[in-house]
Amino acid sequence: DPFSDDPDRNPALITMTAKPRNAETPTDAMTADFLTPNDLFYVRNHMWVPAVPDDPGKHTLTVELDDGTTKEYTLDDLKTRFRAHKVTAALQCSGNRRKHMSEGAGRKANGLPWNVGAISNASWEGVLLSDVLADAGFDVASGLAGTSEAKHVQFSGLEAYGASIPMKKAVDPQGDVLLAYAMNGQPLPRDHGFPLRAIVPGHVAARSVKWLSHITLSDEESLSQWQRRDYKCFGPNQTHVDWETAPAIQEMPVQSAITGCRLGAWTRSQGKLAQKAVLSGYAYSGGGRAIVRVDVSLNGGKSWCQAKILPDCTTNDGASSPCFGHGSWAWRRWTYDGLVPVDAFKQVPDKKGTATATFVVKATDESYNTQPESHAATWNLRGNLATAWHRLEVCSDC
Ligand code: MTE
Ligand code: MO
Repeated sequence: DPFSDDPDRNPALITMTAKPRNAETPTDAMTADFLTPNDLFYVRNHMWVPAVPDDPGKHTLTVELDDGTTKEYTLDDLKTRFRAHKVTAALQCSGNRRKHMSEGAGRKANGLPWNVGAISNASWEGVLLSDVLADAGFDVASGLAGTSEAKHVQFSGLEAYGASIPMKKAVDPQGDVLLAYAMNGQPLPRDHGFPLRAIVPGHVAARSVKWLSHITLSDEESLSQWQRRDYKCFGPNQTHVDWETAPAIQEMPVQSAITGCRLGAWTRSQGKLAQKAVLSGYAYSGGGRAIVRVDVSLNGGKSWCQAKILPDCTTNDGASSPCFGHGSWAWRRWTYDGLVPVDAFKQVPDKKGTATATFVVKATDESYNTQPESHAATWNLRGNLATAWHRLEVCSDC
């Protein structure tokens, strides 16, 4: 059993599959904290968790340049020879909210039926990939200018997972791509890549390769199925797809979800009965694009109100802000306090006395990208990038 050495996990995680381990953050813990506690961070493993090296400090990372020269770094080398760098970044699986896509479109998408919890947020510490590439002898300026022969940086993990990112992202001084050895001030947990992983902020989490052991500069993308197949998107009509010509998912689109919802007392508002409601959730966009607005509807999208975005990253005292990095790599938490008018509730015909309302959230990023209304419009075979308005059906008095 290759999984016999997998680590113990917090039983509060919602397990989708045990071997390999795939589990989402429990909904009530999703946005309880701005930084997801390490033991509640969602887990997405394609295979087993590689064994802990006898001496983690001696774990070696091999960097291979496009001229074939290689250089090796132990974890101790990385920690002692390079400047430490911190980045606060959310990781989101391309399959987050796939369940909603299958249900919303009435058409099953392939893959694990994740709910809202295949996204989490953490503060990562490590060294900059570009610093290590420069030390290994790569001309970072040529990578940035797009004139280097190497156009991609390929990452390989100890258990054979692999993926790549474009060179421009890898060496962008604003890109914050890390070789990380710590998460929220602790050594990386085994499930999250101990002793070393890539963190590619703003990109699909599939590129943040765990248990990192090799970096290869190449004119080609990684040959792995996770680069060439699984993490690509097609149109709703495409069931016979051309894998070769479809680009691999890199930067993420804008996303949001409701993760907390409490209905309170009935009251009167403008002469009508209404029920108090408190909603909360997250919003996130890829590419370092900031979230500029979160809209909430309590009546299925007929009318909208604005949610309050929590000031997690913009405290007056900049020194104590938990957000590190050049882009808006972290998620934003939001809350909304409102009144649900009685006519937003609909009686459920076959359940006597039961009435439901549909709450909705959508977010807008700084490029004014927003989420599509329906999953039908973006349904795809692999169920990737399910970002349609998150609708939550809530029940009054039940
Ligand atoms: N890296 C390795 N080595 N093996 C993997 O299975 N899964 C990828 C990525 N990196 C994976 C990996 C995918 S698809 C996701 S969504 C993220 O890791 C999940 O990271 P997490 O488990 O730390 O949340
Ligand atoms: Mo993923």
